[in-house]
Amino acid sequence: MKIVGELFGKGEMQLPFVLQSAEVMKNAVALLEPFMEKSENSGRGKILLATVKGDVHDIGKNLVDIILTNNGYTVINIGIKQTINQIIDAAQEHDVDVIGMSGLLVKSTVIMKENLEELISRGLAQRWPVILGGAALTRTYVENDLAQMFPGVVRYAKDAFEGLALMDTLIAQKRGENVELPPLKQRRTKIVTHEDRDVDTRRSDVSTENEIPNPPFWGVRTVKGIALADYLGSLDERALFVGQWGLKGVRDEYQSVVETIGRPRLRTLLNEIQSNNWVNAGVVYGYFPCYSEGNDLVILHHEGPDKGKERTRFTFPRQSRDRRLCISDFFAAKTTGKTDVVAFHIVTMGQSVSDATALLFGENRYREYMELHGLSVQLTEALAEHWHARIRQDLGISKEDGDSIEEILDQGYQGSRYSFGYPACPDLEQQVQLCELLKPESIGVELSEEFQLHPEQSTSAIIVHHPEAKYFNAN
Ligand code: B1M
Repeated sequence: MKIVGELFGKGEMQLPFVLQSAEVMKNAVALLEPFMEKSENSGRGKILLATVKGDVHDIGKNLVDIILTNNGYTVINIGIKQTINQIIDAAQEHDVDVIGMSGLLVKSTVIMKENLEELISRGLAQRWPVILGGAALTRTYVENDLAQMFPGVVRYAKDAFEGLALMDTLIAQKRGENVELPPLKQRRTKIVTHEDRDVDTRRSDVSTENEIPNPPFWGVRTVKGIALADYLGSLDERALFVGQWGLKGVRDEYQSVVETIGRPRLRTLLNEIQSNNWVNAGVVYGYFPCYSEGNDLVILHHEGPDKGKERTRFTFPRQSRDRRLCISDFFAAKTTGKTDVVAFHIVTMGQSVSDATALLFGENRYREYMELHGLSVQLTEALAEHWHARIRQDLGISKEDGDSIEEILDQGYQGSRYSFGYPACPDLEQQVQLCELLKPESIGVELSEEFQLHPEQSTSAIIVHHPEAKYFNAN
Protein backbone atom coordinates (compact mmCIF):
# COMPACT_ATOMS: atom_id res chain seq x y z
CA MET A 1 0.00 0.00 0.00
CA LYS A 2 2.78 2.37 -0.96
CA ILE A 3 0.10 4.67 -2.37
CA VAL A 4 -0.14 6.47 0.96
CA GLY A 5 3.57 7.29 0.94
CA GLU A 6 5.03 10.55 2.26
CA LEU A 7 2.04 12.82 1.99
CA PHE A 8 2.08 14.13 5.53
CA GLY A 9 4.45 16.81 6.68
CA LYS A 10 6.64 16.15 9.69
CA GLY A 11 5.32 18.85 11.95
CA GLU A 12 5.07 22.08 9.96
CA MET A 13 1.42 21.75 8.96
CA GLN A 14 -1.36 22.66 11.44
CA LEU A 15 -2.48 19.44 13.16
CA PRO A 16 -6.21 19.75 12.32
CA PHE A 17 -5.35 19.83 8.60
CA VAL A 18 -3.00 16.89 8.91
CA LEU A 19 -5.86 14.95 10.47
CA GLN A 20 -8.33 16.15 7.86
CA SER A 21 -5.95 14.96 5.13
CA ALA A 22 -5.66 11.67 6.98
CA GLU A 23 -9.44 11.26 6.81
CA VAL A 24 -9.46 11.94 3.07
CA MET A 25 -6.62 9.48 2.60
CA LYS A 26 -8.36 6.80 4.66
CA ASN A 27 -11.55 7.20 2.62
CA ALA A 28 -9.67 7.16 -0.68
CA VAL A 29 -7.78 4.02 0.29
CA ALA A 30 -11.04 2.36 1.39
CA LEU A 31 -12.44 3.06 -2.10
CA LEU A 32 -9.34 1.79 -3.87
CA GLU A 33 -8.72 -1.23 -1.68
CA PRO A 34 -11.05 -3.65 -3.53
CA PHE A 35 -9.01 -3.04 -6.69
CA MET A 36 -5.58 -3.44 -5.08
CA GLU A 37 -3.49 -6.55 -4.74
CA LYS A 38 -3.61 -7.79 -1.16
CA SER A 39 -0.63 -9.20 0.66
CA GLU A 40 0.31 -9.44 4.34
CA ASN A 41 3.50 -7.55 3.62
CA SER A 42 2.12 -4.90 1.30
CA GLY A 43 2.51 -2.13 3.94
CA ARG A 44 5.70 -0.24 4.67
CA GLY A 45 6.07 -1.92 8.05
CA LYS A 46 4.03 -2.89 11.10
CA ILE A 47 3.88 -1.40 14.57
CA LEU A 48 2.00 -2.51 17.63
CA LEU A 49 0.63 0.38 19.69
CA ALA A 50 -0.62 0.13 23.27
CA THR A 51 -1.22 2.36 26.26
CA VAL A 52 0.43 0.52 29.13
CA LYS A 53 -1.12 -1.22 32.13
CA GLY A 54 -3.06 1.04 34.50
CA ASP A 55 -3.18 3.98 32.09
CA VAL A 56 -6.37 5.10 30.35
CA HIS A 57 -4.94 7.83 28.11
CA ASP A 58 -5.96 7.14 24.55
CA ILE A 59 -5.72 10.27 22.43
CA GLY A 60 -1.91 10.52 22.15
CA LYS A 61 -1.60 6.90 21.05
CA ASN A 62 -4.50 7.32 18.63
CA LEU A 63 -2.89 10.38 17.03
CA VAL A 64 0.28 8.32 16.53
CA ASP A 65 -1.91 5.60 14.98
CA ILE A 66 -3.52 8.08 12.55
CA ILE A 67 -0.22 9.62 11.44
CA LEU A 68 1.54 6.25 10.99
CA THR A 69 -1.41 4.59 9.24
CA ASN A 70 -1.65 7.45 6.80
CA ASN A 71 2.01 7.19 6.02
CA GLY A 72 1.56 3.63 4.90
CA TYR A 73 2.35 1.73 8.10
CA THR A 74 0.14 -1.02 9.41
CA VAL A 75 -0.83 -0.20 12.98
CA ILE A 76 -2.07 -2.81 15.41
CA ASN A 77 -3.67 -0.58 18.03
CA ILE A 78 -4.64 -2.79 20.98
CA GLY A 79 -5.98 0.02 23.17
CA ILE A 80 -5.47 1.16 26.73
CA LYS A 81 -4.47 -0.59 30.02
CA GLN A 82 -2.47 -3.28 28.20
CA THR A 83 -0.21 -5.61 30.16
CA ILE A 84 3.17 -6.68 28.80
CA ASN A 85 1.76 -10.16 28.18
CA GLN A 86 -0.99 -8.70 25.99
CA ILE A 87 1.59 -6.55 24.20
CA ILE A 88 3.96 -9.46 23.53
CA ASP A 89 1.13 -11.80 22.47
CA ALA A 90 -0.24 -9.27 19.98
CA ALA A 91 3.26 -8.41 18.71
CA GLN A 92 3.91 -12.11 18.05
CA GLU A 93 0.50 -12.79 16.58
CA HIS A 94 0.76 -9.92 14.10
CA ASP A 95 4.49 -10.34 13.53
CA VAL A 96 5.13 -6.62 13.95
CA ASP A 97 8.41 -4.84 13.27
CA VAL A 98 8.26 -2.38 16.16
CA ILE A 99 6.52 -2.08 19.54
CA GLY A 100 5.19 1.34 20.57
CA MET A 101 4.11 2.01 24.15
CA SER A 102 2.28 5.10 25.31
CA GLY A 103 1.35 6.40 28.76
CA LEU A 104 0.80 9.75 30.45
CA LEU A 105 1.05 8.80 34.09
CA VAL A 106 4.20 8.94 36.17
CA LYS A 107 3.39 5.35 37.13
CA SER A 108 3.46 4.46 33.41
CA THR A 109 7.12 5.38 33.20
CA VAL A 110 7.80 2.70 35.82
CA ILE A 111 5.56 0.21 34.02
CA MET A 112 7.44 0.85 30.77
CA LYS A 113 10.72 0.03 32.55
CA GLU A 114 9.19 -3.17 33.94
CA ASN A 115 7.94 -4.03 30.44
CA LEU A 116 11.47 -3.68 29.05
CA GLU A 117 12.77 -5.87 31.89
CA GLU A 118 10.18 -8.49 30.96
CA LEU A 119 11.28 -8.37 27.31
CA ILE A 120 14.87 -8.92 28.50
CA SER A 121 13.97 -11.80 30.81
CA ARG A 122 12.04 -13.52 28.02
CA GLY A 123 15.02 -13.15 25.66
CA LEU A 124 13.01 -10.77 23.43
CA ALA A 125 15.06 -7.58 23.85
CA GLN A 126 16.52 -7.82 20.35
CA ARG A 127 13.29 -8.99 18.75
CA TRP A 128 11.52 -5.61 18.46
CA PRO A 129 12.81 -2.05 18.62
CA VAL A 130 10.68 -0.15 21.14
CA ILE A 131 9.35 3.42 20.83
CA LEU A 132 8.04 5.09 23.98
CA GLY A 133 5.90 8.23 24.21
CA GLY A 134 3.79 10.20 26.68
CA ALA A 135 3.85 13.28 28.88
CA ALA A 136 5.49 11.91 32.04
CA LEU A 137 8.48 10.52 30.12
CA THR A 138 11.58 12.54 29.40
CA ARG A 139 14.05 12.00 26.61
CA THR A 140 16.83 11.55 29.15
CA TYR A 141 14.91 8.94 31.14
CA VAL A 142 14.26 6.87 28.01
CA GLU A 143 17.47 7.40 26.10
CA ASN A 144 19.79 7.29 29.06
CA ASP A 145 18.32 5.33 31.98
CA LEU A 146 16.21 2.87 29.97
CA ALA A 147 18.62 2.57 27.03
CA GLN A 148 21.41 1.67 29.48
CA MET A 149 19.49 -1.26 30.95
CA PHE A 150 17.93 -2.45 27.67
CA PRO A 151 20.21 -4.37 25.30
CA GLY A 152 17.87 -3.78 22.34
CA VAL A 153 16.80 -0.51 20.74
CA VAL A 154 14.62 1.87 22.75
CA ARG A 155 13.83 5.43 21.70
CA TYR A 156 11.69 8.34 22.90
CA ALA A 157 9.16 10.09 20.65
CA LYS A 158 8.06 13.49 21.90
CA ASP A 159 5.13 13.57 19.47
CA ALA A 160 3.50 11.64 16.67
CA PHE A 161 5.79 13.15 14.03
CA GLU A 162 8.91 12.05 15.87
CA GLY A 163 7.28 8.61 16.14
CA LEU A 164 6.91 8.64 12.35
CA ALA A 165 10.53 9.69 11.81
CA LEU A 166 11.75 6.90 14.11
CA MET A 167 9.53 4.36 12.40
CA ASP A 168 10.90 5.44 8.99
CA THR A 169 14.48 4.90 10.16
CA LEU A 170 13.81 1.60 11.94
CA ILE A 171 12.04 0.12 8.92
CA ALA A 172 14.71 1.41 6.53
CA GLN A 173 17.36 -0.25 8.73
CA LYS A 174 15.37 -3.46 8.68
CA ARG A 175 15.42 -3.32 4.90
CA GLY A 176 19.20 -3.03 5.02
CA GLU A 177 19.46 0.65 4.16
CA ASN A 178 22.40 2.51 5.60
CA VAL A 179 20.56 4.96 7.87
CA GLU A 180 21.23 5.87 11.50
CA LEU A 181 18.86 6.54 14.37
CA PRO A 182 19.47 9.91 16.06
CA PRO A 183 22.17 9.65 18.76
CA LEU A 184 21.01 8.80 22.29
CA LYS A 185 20.59 11.73 24.66
CA GLN A 186 23.32 11.94 27.30
CA ARG A 187 22.44 12.77 30.90
CA ARG A 188 23.68 16.10 32.20
CA THR A 189 21.64 16.54 35.34
CA LYS A 190 21.68 14.59 38.59
CA ILE A 191 18.75 12.23 39.08
CA VAL A 192 16.65 13.20 42.10
CA THR A 193 15.11 10.11 43.60
CA HIS A 194 12.65 9.67 46.43
CA GLU A 195 15.51 8.37 48.56
CA ASP A 196 17.19 11.78 48.25
CA ARG A 197 14.23 13.46 49.91
CA ASP A 198 14.25 14.23 53.67
CA VAL A 199 11.31 13.02 55.66
CA ASP A 200 10.94 16.27 57.50
CA THR A 201 7.75 17.25 59.32
CA ARG A 202 8.83 20.61 60.75
CA ARG A 203 6.43 23.36 59.73
CA SER A 204 7.65 25.94 57.21
CA ASP A 205 7.47 29.74 57.65
CA VAL A 206 3.92 29.95 56.22
CA SER A 207 2.00 32.52 58.26
CA THR A 208 -0.33 31.25 60.97
CA GLU A 209 -2.07 34.63 61.33
CA ASN A 210 -4.50 34.18 58.46
CA GLU A 211 -8.26 34.37 58.96
CA ILE A 212 -10.21 31.12 58.79
CA PRO A 213 -13.33 31.54 56.61
CA ASN A 214 -16.78 30.17 57.47
CA PRO A 215 -18.18 27.76 54.89
CA PRO A 216 -21.87 28.01 53.92
CA PHE A 217 -22.40 24.34 54.96
CA TRP A 218 -20.42 21.30 56.16
CA GLY A 219 -20.42 18.08 54.16
CA VAL A 220 -21.16 17.36 50.51
CA ARG A 221 -23.43 18.80 47.80
CA THR A 222 -24.06 17.53 44.29
CA VAL A 223 -24.90 19.78 41.35
CA LYS A 224 -25.93 18.34 37.99
CA GLY A 225 -26.96 19.68 34.60
CA ILE A 226 -24.73 22.77 34.81
CA ALA A 227 -25.20 24.94 31.71
CA LEU A 228 -22.22 25.28 29.36
CA ALA A 229 -22.65 29.06 29.38
CA ASP A 230 -21.93 29.11 33.13
CA TYR A 231 -18.36 27.84 32.83
CA LEU A 232 -17.43 28.64 29.22
CA GLY A 233 -15.91 31.94 30.37
CA SER A 234 -13.29 29.93 32.31
CA LEU A 235 -12.05 28.13 29.18
CA ASP A 236 -8.28 28.39 28.70
CA GLU A 237 -8.26 29.12 24.96
CA ARG A 238 -4.49 28.90 24.64
CA ALA A 239 -4.37 25.47 26.27
CA LEU A 240 -7.12 24.40 23.86
CA PHE A 241 -5.72 25.85 20.66
CA VAL A 242 -2.04 25.14 21.25
CA GLY A 243 -1.98 22.26 23.77
CA GLN A 244 -4.90 20.24 22.44
CA TRP A 245 -5.50 21.28 18.84
CA GLY A 246 -1.83 21.75 17.98
CA LEU A 247 -2.35 25.17 16.35
CA LYS A 248 0.95 26.93 15.84
CA GLY A 249 2.37 30.30 14.94
CA VAL A 250 4.33 33.09 16.56
CA ARG A 251 2.74 36.36 17.77
CA ASP A 252 0.67 37.94 14.92
CA GLU A 253 0.68 34.68 13.03
CA TYR A 254 -0.75 32.89 16.07
CA GLN A 255 -3.45 35.56 16.47
CA SER A 256 -4.45 35.10 12.86
CA VAL A 257 -4.53 31.29 13.27
CA VAL A 258 -6.78 31.79 16.32
CA GLU A 259 -9.14 34.11 14.39
CA THR A 260 -9.28 32.09 11.19
CA ILE A 261 -9.12 28.50 12.47
CA GLY A 262 -9.40 28.32 16.26
CA ARG A 263 -12.40 30.45 17.17
CA PRO A 264 -14.60 29.49 14.18
CA ARG A 265 -14.03 25.78 14.91
CA LEU A 266 -14.66 26.40 18.59
CA ARG A 267 -18.00 28.08 17.85
CA THR A 268 -19.07 25.25 15.54
CA LEU A 269 -18.12 22.58 18.03
CA LEU A 270 -19.84 24.33 20.94
CA ASN A 271 -23.04 24.43 18.90
CA GLU A 272 -22.68 20.74 18.10
CA ILE A 273 -22.03 19.90 21.73
CA GLN A 274 -25.23 21.65 22.71
CA SER A 275 -27.42 20.30 19.94
CA ASN A 276 -26.18 16.72 20.52
CA ASN A 277 -26.21 16.95 24.34
CA TRP A 278 -22.66 15.66 24.32
CA VAL A 279 -21.73 17.08 27.71
CA ASN A 280 -23.42 16.31 30.95
CA ALA A 281 -21.60 18.50 33.44
CA GLY A 282 -21.71 17.63 37.13
CA VAL A 283 -19.92 18.68 40.30
CA VAL A 284 -19.68 17.12 43.71
CA TYR A 285 -18.07 19.36 46.32
CA GLY A 286 -17.90 19.88 50.01
CA TYR A 287 -16.46 21.67 53.03
CA PHE A 288 -14.81 19.78 55.85
CA PRO A 289 -13.45 20.75 59.27
CA CYS A 290 -9.76 19.98 59.58
CA TYR A 291 -6.39 20.74 61.17
CA SER A 292 -2.81 19.97 60.26
CA GLU A 293 -0.44 17.68 62.06
CA GLY A 294 3.10 17.67 60.69
CA ASN A 295 2.80 16.85 56.99
CA ASP A 296 -0.75 15.54 57.39
CA LEU A 297 -4.08 17.21 56.85
CA VAL A 298 -6.53 15.64 59.29
CA ILE A 299 -10.21 15.71 58.29
CA LEU A 300 -12.73 15.67 61.15
CA HIS A 301 -16.28 14.39 61.36
CA HIS A 302 -18.65 17.34 61.09
CA GLU A 303 -21.75 15.59 62.50
CA GLY A 304 -22.95 12.52 64.37
CA PRO A 305 -21.54 10.88 67.49
CA ASP A 306 -17.95 11.23 66.22
CA LYS A 307 -18.27 14.99 65.55
CA GLY A 308 -14.86 16.63 66.00
CA LYS A 309 -12.97 13.32 65.86
CA GLU A 310 -10.58 12.26 63.11
CA ARG A 311 -12.34 10.95 60.00
CA THR A 312 -9.45 10.52 57.57
CA ARG A 313 -6.09 12.07 56.76
CA PHE A 314 -3.99 13.08 53.76
CA THR A 315 -0.19 13.06 53.87
CA PHE A 316 1.69 15.54 51.70
CA PRO A 317 5.37 15.69 50.79
CA ARG A 318 7.46 18.57 52.08
CA GLN A 319 10.01 20.45 49.96
CA SER A 320 13.57 19.69 51.00
CA ARG A 321 14.70 23.12 49.73
CA ASP A 322 13.48 26.72 49.30
CA ARG A 323 10.73 27.44 51.86
CA ARG A 324 10.25 23.72 52.70
CA LEU A 325 6.59 24.07 51.81
CA CYS A 326 4.01 21.36 52.43
CA ILE A 327 0.26 21.70 51.72
CA SER A 328 -0.59 20.90 55.36
CA ASP A 329 1.21 24.12 56.45
CA PHE A 330 -1.64 26.14 54.92
CA PHE A 331 -3.99 24.89 57.63
CA ALA A 332 -4.16 25.65 61.35
CA ALA A 333 -2.03 23.22 63.35
CA LYS A 334 -3.69 20.87 65.84
CA THR A 335 -1.59 22.48 68.58
CA THR A 336 -3.35 25.85 68.08
CA GLY A 337 -6.67 24.30 69.11
CA LYS A 338 -8.33 25.94 66.07
CA THR A 339 -10.48 24.14 63.52
CA ASP A 340 -9.78 25.09 59.91
CA VAL A 341 -11.79 24.44 56.71
CA VAL A 342 -10.81 22.65 53.50
CA ALA A 343 -12.89 22.23 50.34
CA PHE A 344 -12.70 19.39 47.82
CA HIS A 345 -14.39 19.00 44.48
CA ILE A 346 -14.71 16.56 41.60
CA VAL A 347 -16.09 17.78 38.30
CA THR A 348 -17.03 15.80 35.20
CA MET A 349 -18.26 16.29 31.65
CA GLY A 350 -19.98 12.90 31.87
CA GLN A 351 -19.68 9.63 29.97
CA SER A 352 -21.63 11.02 26.99
CA VAL A 353 -18.69 13.02 25.68
CA SER A 354 -16.26 10.07 26.04
CA ASP A 355 -18.70 8.00 24.00
CA ALA A 356 -19.04 10.73 21.38
CA THR A 357 -15.25 11.01 20.92
CA ALA A 358 -14.85 7.21 20.70
CA LEU A 359 -17.52 7.13 18.01
CA LEU A 360 -15.76 9.80 15.94
CA PHE A 361 -12.46 7.89 16.12
CA GLY A 362 -14.23 4.67 15.15
CA GLU A 363 -15.72 6.44 12.13
CA ASN A 364 -12.27 7.76 11.08
CA ARG A 365 -13.40 11.36 11.59
CA TYR A 366 -9.97 12.22 12.92
CA ARG A 367 -10.10 15.98 12.94
CA GLU A 368 -13.43 16.12 14.75
CA TYR A 369 -12.23 13.39 17.12
CA MET A 370 -9.14 15.32 18.13
CA GLU A 371 -11.00 18.63 18.34
CA LEU A 372 -13.92 17.32 20.40
CA HIS A 373 -11.61 15.39 22.74
CA GLY A 374 -9.40 18.44 23.21
CA LEU A 375 -12.36 20.72 23.84
CA SER A 376 -13.99 18.29 26.26
CA VAL A 377 -10.85 18.01 28.41
CA GLN A 378 -10.43 21.79 28.47
CA LEU A 379 -14.10 22.20 29.37
CA THR A 380 -13.43 19.87 32.30
CA GLU A 381 -10.67 22.20 33.42
CA ALA A 382 -12.95 25.21 32.81
CA LEU A 383 -15.65 23.74 35.03
CA ALA A 384 -13.05 23.03 37.75
CA GLU A 385 -11.84 26.65 37.50
CA HIS A 386 -15.41 27.95 37.56
CA TRP A 387 -16.31 25.89 40.61
CA HIS A 388 -13.17 26.97 42.38
CA ALA A 389 -14.34 30.58 41.87
CA ARG A 390 -17.73 29.64 43.27
CA ILE A 391 -16.06 28.13 46.36
CA ARG A 392 -14.03 31.32 46.87
CA GLN A 393 -17.30 33.25 46.82
CA ASP A 394 -18.89 30.81 49.28
CA LEU A 395 -15.92 31.28 51.61
CA GLY A 396 -16.00 35.07 51.24
CA ILE A 397 -12.44 35.25 49.87
CA SER A 398 -13.20 36.29 46.28
CA LYS A 399 -12.24 39.95 46.64
CA GLU A 400 -8.69 39.11 45.48
CA ASP A 401 -10.00 37.57 42.22
CA GLY A 402 -8.37 38.95 39.06
CA ASP A 403 -10.58 40.75 36.53
CA SER A 404 -9.67 38.71 33.45
CA ILE A 405 -9.60 34.99 32.74
CA GLU A 406 -5.86 35.33 32.00
CA GLU A 407 -5.25 36.60 35.55
CA ILE A 408 -7.41 33.85 37.03
CA LEU A 409 -5.54 31.18 35.04
CA ASP A 410 -2.34 32.67 36.43
CA GLN A 411 -3.68 32.03 39.98
CA GLY A 412 -4.83 35.62 40.38
CA TYR A 413 -6.94 34.87 43.46
CA GLN A 414 -6.61 34.00 47.14
CA GLY A 415 -5.58 30.39 47.80
CA SER A 416 -5.00 27.55 45.41
CA ARG A 417 -6.54 24.50 43.73
CA TYR A 418 -4.25 21.49 43.98
CA SER A 419 -4.89 18.16 42.25
CA PHE A 420 -3.40 14.84 43.26
CA GLY A 421 -0.85 13.77 40.65
CA TYR A 422 0.56 17.31 40.29
CA PRO A 423 3.87 18.45 41.79
CA ALA A 424 2.69 19.72 45.21
CA CYS A 425 0.77 16.49 45.91
CA PRO A 426 1.99 13.83 43.48
CA ASP A 427 0.54 10.79 45.24
CA LEU A 428 -2.45 9.66 43.15
CA GLU A 429 -3.38 7.00 45.72
CA GLN A 430 -4.81 9.68 47.98
CA GLN A 431 -7.66 10.07 45.50
CA VAL A 432 -9.12 7.20 47.56
CA GLN A 433 -9.74 9.35 50.68
CA LEU A 434 -10.98 12.20 48.51
CA CYS A 435 -13.52 9.93 46.83
CA GLU A 436 -14.57 8.45 50.17
CA LEU A 437 -15.36 11.98 51.35
CA LEU A 438 -17.17 13.20 48.23
CA LYS A 439 -18.80 9.97 46.99
CA PRO A 440 -18.63 11.02 43.32
CA GLU A 441 -20.94 8.17 42.23
CA SER A 442 -23.64 10.83 42.62
CA ILE A 443 -22.33 12.44 39.42
CA GLY A 444 -21.47 9.14 37.72
CA VAL A 445 -17.74 9.22 38.54
CA GLU A 446 -15.80 6.23 39.84
CA LEU A 447 -12.23 5.71 40.90
CA SER A 448 -10.46 2.82 39.17
CA GLU A 449 -7.99 0.45 40.81
CA GLU A 450 -5.25 2.55 39.27
CA PHE A 451 -6.67 5.71 40.91
CA GLN A 452 -7.98 7.07 37.61
CA LEU A 453 -11.35 8.79 37.45
CA HIS A 454 -13.93 7.38 35.06
CA PRO A 455 -15.30 8.90 32.88
CA GLU A 456 -12.06 10.26 31.49
CA GLN A 457 -13.18 13.91 31.36
CA SER A 458 -13.19 14.32 35.15
CA THR A 459 -10.86 15.99 37.60
CA SER A 460 -10.54 16.38 41.35
CA ALA A 461 -9.03 19.03 43.60
CA ILE A 462 -8.22 20.14 47.11
CA ILE A 463 -9.12 23.80 47.53
CA VAL A 464 -7.03 25.75 49.98
CA HIS A 465 -8.00 29.24 51.19
CA HIS A 466 -4.68 30.36 52.76
CA PRO A 467 -3.38 33.55 51.03
CA GLU A 468 0.13 32.08 50.71
CA ALA A 469 -1.07 28.89 49.01
CA LYS A 470 0.21 28.85 45.41
CA TYR A 471 1.53 26.09 43.12
CA PHE A 472 4.90 24.68 44.13
CA ASN A 473 6.92 21.59 43.45
CA ALA A 474 7.43 19.33 46.45
CA ASN A 475 10.36 17.52 44.80
CO1 B1M B 1 -4.32 15.41 33.56
N1 B1M B 1 -2.62 14.73 34.07
N2 B1M B 1 -5.14 14.67 35.13
N3 B1M B 1 -5.94 16.02 32.81
N4 B1M B 1 -3.30 16.12 32.14
C1 B1M B 1 -1.55 14.76 33.08
C2 B1M B 1 -1.53 13.49 32.26
C3 B1M B 1 -0.28 14.95 33.99
C4 B1M B 1 1.00 14.38 33.38
C5 B1M B 1 -0.14 16.43 34.36
C6 B1M B 1 1.08 16.76 35.18
O1 B1M B 1 1.90 17.44 34.67
N5 B1M B 1 1.24 16.34 36.38
C7 B1M B 1 -0.75 14.21 35.31
C8 B1M B 1 -0.34 12.75 35.44
C9 B1M B 1 0.90 12.61 36.24
C10 B1M B 1 0.85 11.48 37.19
O2 B1M B 1 0.71 10.36 36.85
N6 B1M B 1 1.00 11.79 38.44
C11 B1M B 1 -2.24 14.40 35.25
C12 B1M B 1 -3.10 14.24 36.36
C13 B1M B 1 -2.46 14.01 37.70
C14 B1M B 1 -4.49 14.27 36.25
C15 B1M B 1 -5.51 13.95 37.34
C16 B1M B 1 -5.21 12.71 38.16
C17 B1M B 1 -5.66 15.19 38.23
C18 B1M B 1 -6.72 15.00 39.26
O3 B1M B 1 -7.88 15.12 38.93
N7 B1M B 1 -6.34 14.73 40.49
C19 B1M B 1 -6.81 13.79 36.50
C20 B1M B 1 -7.06 12.34 36.14
C21 B1M B 1 -8.16 12.21 35.14
C22 B1M B 1 -8.77 10.87 35.16
O4 B1M B 1 -8.40 10.02 35.95
N8 B1M B 1 -9.77 10.70 34.33
C23 B1M B 1 -6.48 14.59 35.30
C24 B1M B 1 -7.44 15.19 34.52
C25 B1M B 1 -7.19 15.85 33.35
C26 B1M B 1 -8.26 16.50 32.50
C27 B1M B 1 -9.57 15.72 32.47
C28 B1M B 1 -8.55 17.89 32.97
C29 B1M B 1 -7.50 16.59 31.15
C30 B1M B 1 -7.75 15.39 30.23
C31 B1M B 1 -6.96 14.15 30.53
C32 B1M B 1 -6.90 13.25 29.31
O5 B1M B 1 -6.27 13.53 28.33
N9 B1M B 1 -7.59 12.18 29.34
C33 B1M B 1 -6.07 16.58 31.58
C34 B1M B 1 -5.03 17.06 30.77
C35 B1M B 1 -5.45 17.85 29.54
C36 B1M B 1 -3.69 16.81 31.07
C37 B1M B 1 -2.45 17.27 30.31
C38 B1M B 1 -2.22 18.75 30.67
C39 B1M B 1 -2.49 17.10 28.79
C40 B1M B 1 -2.89 15.70 28.33
C41 B1M B 1 -3.30 15.74 26.89
O6 B1M B 1 -4.48 15.76 26.57
N10 B1M B 1 -2.37 15.81 25.98
C42 B1M B 1 -1.35 16.32 30.93
C43 B1M B 1 0.01 16.96 31.07
C44 B1M B 1 0.77 16.95 29.76
O7 B1M B 1 0.59 16.12 28.92
N11 B1M B 1 1.67 17.87 29.62
C45 B1M B 1 -2.00 15.81 32.14
C46 B1M B 1 -2.62 15.86 24.54
C47 B1M B 1 -2.27 14.51 23.90
C48 B1M B 1 -2.54 14.54 22.42
O8 B1M B 1 -0.89 14.34 24.13
O9 B1M B 1 -1.21 12.02 25.09
O10 B1M B 1 0.92 13.32 25.52
P1 B1M B 1 -0.22 12.99 24.61
O11 B1M B 1 0.39 12.39 23.27
C49 B1M B 1 1.35 13.05 22.47
C50 B1M B 1 2.81 12.77 22.89
O12 B1M B 1 2.98 12.49 24.27
C51 B1M B 1 3.24 11.66 21.99
O13 B1M B 1 2.53 11.94 20.80
C52 B1M B 1 1.21 12.38 21.10
C53 B1M B 1 0.70 13.28 20.02
O14 B1M B 1 1.66 14.14 19.51
N12 B1M B 1 2.99 10.27 22.33
C54 B1M B 1 3.63 9.29 21.67
C55 B1M B 1 2.14 9.73 23.22
N13 B1M B 1 2.23 8.41 23.15
C56 B1M B 1 3.13 8.10 22.20
C57 B1M B 1 3.59 6.89 21.73
C58 B1M B 1 4.56 6.92 20.72
C59 B1M B 1 5.03 8.09 20.20
C60 B1M B 1 4.59 9.30 20.67
O15 B1M B 1 5.05 5.82 20.18
C61 B1M B 1 4.69 4.63 20.71
